[in-house]
Amino acid sequence: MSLIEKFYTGDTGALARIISHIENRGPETDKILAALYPRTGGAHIIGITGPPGAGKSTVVDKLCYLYLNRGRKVGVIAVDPSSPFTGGALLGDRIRMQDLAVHRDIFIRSMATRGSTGGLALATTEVIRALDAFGKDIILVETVGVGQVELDVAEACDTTVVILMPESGDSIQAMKAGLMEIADIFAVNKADRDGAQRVASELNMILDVKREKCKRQLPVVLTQAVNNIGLDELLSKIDQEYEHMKTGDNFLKHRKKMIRYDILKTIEHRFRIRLINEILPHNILERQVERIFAGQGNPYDLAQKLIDDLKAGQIRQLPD
Ligand SMILES: Nc1nc2c(ncn2[C@@H]2O[C@H](COP(=O)(O)OP(=O)(O)OP(=O)(O)O)[C@@H](O)[C@H]2O)c(=O)[nH]1
Ligand SMILES: [Mg+2]
Repeated sequence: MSLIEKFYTGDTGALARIISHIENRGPETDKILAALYPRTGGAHIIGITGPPGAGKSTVVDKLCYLYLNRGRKVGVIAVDPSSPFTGGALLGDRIRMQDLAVHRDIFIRSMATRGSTGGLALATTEVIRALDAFGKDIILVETVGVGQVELDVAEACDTTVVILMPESGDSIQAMKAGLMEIADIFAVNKADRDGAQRVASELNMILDVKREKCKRQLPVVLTQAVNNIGLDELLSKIDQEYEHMKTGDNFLKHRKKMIRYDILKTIEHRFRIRLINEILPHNILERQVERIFAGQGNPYDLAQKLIDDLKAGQIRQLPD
C-alpha cells in the first residue's frame, strides 16, 4: 500500500510520515500535497495566539478535551518560530499534553524553524492541510503572537483567538496593530488575577469603534484556563463565529482567500529557493555582496537590476 493509501485508511503513522515529508521538503512533498488537496476543506481551523505565557497552551489543552467530549477529531499544531529546535516551552507543552496524546482522536505536533528552510508559515499551512485531509474536524494552531509568522499563520485559519492576560494591560495600546486586526475573539486569561476585568474593559472600549464600523461582534471572554473556567463560553463564541462565517457569501470569500494564500505562499517560497539555487548564476550574490561592501553600488539598484533581467529572460553579466 502506498503512503497516501495508508494515510487514507486513517493510519496515524502515515500522517506523521507525511508531516515529516512536509517539514523536510523532500522531492515527493509537492506530489503528496497535490494528492491530499481534494480532501481538504472540511476542518474548522482555529488559531490561538497571544503574548508569551498568556496561557495559550493551557487553553488549547482544555479546548481539546471539550471538542473530544463532543466526539470531534482534533489536531493540534504548536508553532515556535523562535526555537531552532523543539525547545523548552514546547517540551513543557508536550508533557502537559501527554494525557491527551494517548487519545485516539487527537494528533499533536510541534513545529519549529528546523527543517522548514525559512518557510515556517508555509510548512505550518501545509501541515494544517494534511490534518484536514486526514479527517480532523478541529485543528488548533498555537503560535506566540509576536511576528510575521504568526500573522501569516492566522491568515490560514478560519477563526483566530487572541489570548491576553491581566499583565497585558499596559501593552494593549501598544499591541501590534496586526494582532488586533487578525483577532476574531479575545480571551483575557488568568482572570483569577487582579486587573483582568480592567483589561477586558479597555479592550472593549478599543473594539467598540471597530465593531460599529465592521458590524462584527469581536467578543471578549474572561477565562481561567487552569481552573477550567470560561472555556465553555470561549468555545461557544468560537462556534458562533464559525457559523457566522459560513453564512452568505462569507464562506466562499474566505475559502477563495485561502486558495489565493496557498498559491501565493507556495510561489513565494518556491521562487525564492529556485532563484537562489538555480536561477541566479553561481556565486553572484556573494560577489555582489563583496562589491557593495567595498562601496560599489547598493542593494536596491542591484535587486531592481536582477528583477529587470529576470523579466527580460536572462541575467546579464554584472560587474564584479
Ligand atoms: N493564575 C493562572 N495561571 C494560568 C492560567 N492559565 C494558565 N496559567 C499558567 O500560566 C503559565 C503559562 O501557561 P501556558 O499555557 O504555558 O502559556 P503559553 O501562552 O502557552 O506560553 P508560551 O507557549 O510559552 O508562550 C503556566 O504556568 C500556566 O499554568 C490561569 O487561568 N490563571
Ligand atoms: Mg505554549
